[in-house]
Amino acid sequence: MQSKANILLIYTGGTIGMMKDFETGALKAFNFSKLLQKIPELKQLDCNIKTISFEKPIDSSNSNPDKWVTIATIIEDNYTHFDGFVVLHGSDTMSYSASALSFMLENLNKPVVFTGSQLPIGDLRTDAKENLITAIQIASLQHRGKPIIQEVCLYFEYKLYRGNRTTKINAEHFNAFASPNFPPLAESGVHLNINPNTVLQKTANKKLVVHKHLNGDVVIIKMFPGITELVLSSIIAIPNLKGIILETYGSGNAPSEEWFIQILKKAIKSGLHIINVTQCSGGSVNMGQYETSTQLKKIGVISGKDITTEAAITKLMYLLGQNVASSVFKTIFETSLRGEMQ
Ligand code: ASN
Repeated sequence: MQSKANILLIYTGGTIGMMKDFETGALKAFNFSKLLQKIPELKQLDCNIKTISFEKPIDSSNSNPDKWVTIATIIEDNYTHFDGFVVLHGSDTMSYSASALSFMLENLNKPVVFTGSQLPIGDLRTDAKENLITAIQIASLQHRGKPIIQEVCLYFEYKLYRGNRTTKINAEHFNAFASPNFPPLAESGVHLNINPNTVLQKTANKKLVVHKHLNGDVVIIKMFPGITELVLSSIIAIPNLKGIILETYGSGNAPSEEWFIQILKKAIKSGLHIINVTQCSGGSVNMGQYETSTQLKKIGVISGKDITTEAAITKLMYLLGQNVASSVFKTIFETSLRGEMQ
């Protein structure tokens, strides 16, 4: 008989565990033991659940690389004792955290499932219970003693996605996330259907390596018609800036005006990494398809292909934190490290 899976539930905060402040009426995080009292159903699950909480649970809008390191360290410290990890997290920045953790946890061969909710767990109409219970079930799934999911993913409203492929698309609907360029890893209906063609298959049993250096000298520039030379050159002149995610139009297009190309060219020559990511929610950057992206390709802009902005900025922070040499930075960025791009 197969033994029960051991699951570690990591509570970081988010709406799932919030209550209304009596004075202001605003939602704020409450402590974890109160949250567990609201879900007696957890006892019925066919796995052993242990819990650990951030000392001060946060609204995920207060998340940052230090918080990602805290989550990664909890997973590292408990890695051998548990079969799977469920991270309760606010939805606002969940896609950033899931993306960051996917890069930080190299050779991960156990499930790390991020989930949360749009309504607090104490609310009558809450979406928290289904999200939490199914996320735990997914983290417990095993085949011949091995976890079926061996990557960082995100479970929300009946769908399991690869974490670094997701983006928050709605602040109102329970269906708050999308994975525009990659199909769900699993769907939950009457049955829990795993899509075996989409999950990452790990062959070699390599040791988990946890990377905790992330470089914050980065910026995201969203292109808009009318962006001025002064605005662009001022951003590029930020002291110590190491990398830019440039959100361009369509399949990676940007103005072909001379001043624009010259600013980027000079920046790349001085050692800045510039990554071209599309503003469109779906599809891929393809520099050279239009005249308005041919110059970008020529001057050495890196292609983000079909990556999300969330995965792009966290991958940039991660690679800079690894001190990847300039000569190979472009090649490595353009390579899929954790299934984050095509
Ligand atoms: N503001 C909340 C958070 O991200 C939103 C949520 O969890 N639904 O922490």
